Amino acid sequence: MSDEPTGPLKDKLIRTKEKWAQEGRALTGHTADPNKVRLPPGQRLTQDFPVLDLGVQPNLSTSDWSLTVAGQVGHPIQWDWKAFLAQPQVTLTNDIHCVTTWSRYDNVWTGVPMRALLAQAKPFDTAAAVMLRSYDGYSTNLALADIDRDDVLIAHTWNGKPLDREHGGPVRLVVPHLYFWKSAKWLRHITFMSKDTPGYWEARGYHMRGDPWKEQRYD
Ligand SMILES: Nc1nc2c(c(=O)[nH]1)N[C@H]1C(S)=C(S)[C@@H](COP(=O)(O)O)O[C@H]1N2
Ligand SMILES: [Mo]
Repeated sequence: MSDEPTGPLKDKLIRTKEKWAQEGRALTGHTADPNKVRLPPGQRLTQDFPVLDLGVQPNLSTSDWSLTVAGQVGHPIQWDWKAFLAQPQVTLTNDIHCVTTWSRYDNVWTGVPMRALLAQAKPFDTAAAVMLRSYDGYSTNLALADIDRDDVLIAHTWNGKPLDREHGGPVRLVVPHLYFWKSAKWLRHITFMSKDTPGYWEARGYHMRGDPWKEQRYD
């Protein structure tokens, strides 16, 4: 499978975001303590739910969708919709922080806790990171420590309703403690790797980790 998206992309938006990385746009030079301040540095609060992607929004029904887990794991996984819904389910409320500076509070997500997937997949001791790959060709990387957390989930429901196509339905990842580009929409594959490797935006100047409290916007 190609790591590069195909189809009519939002070329102008992609170039603009590459330019932001080069210029260090929106950097305040401050860090903050998430236990003391709710809004990370350089962010502004919004009530609506902006849509950000590369311009390709896969039209997947739940019967078209499946998730595979491979790489440095003892037990590779393939979940179709039915198998996915048969996993443990959790409902969590969290805040979204996008690197383009919008934040949105109190999003209620339901889905499978990432720790349930980890318990089944049994990553090798050598596994250090994952690459997420999506149905639009998007990819993003995460350190194992950043998904092995109680607040990370593979979500199918937002605010009590099935996740809209434009927000990554039927299934997306939610990693609330990092900038939202790490939360892959239309999730398709998770590959466990021994070495952290850049995904789509990380290869275009964005930070390998993306902690909003440390303003890790760019590399
Ligand atoms: N598959 C996929 N996931 C993606 C993206 C994308 O282009 N493709 N964009 C990322 C970015 S940059 C952001 S800010 C969030 C936006 O999610 P939203 O459209 O639900 O607000 O999705 C992230 N996940
Ligand atoms: Mo983003």
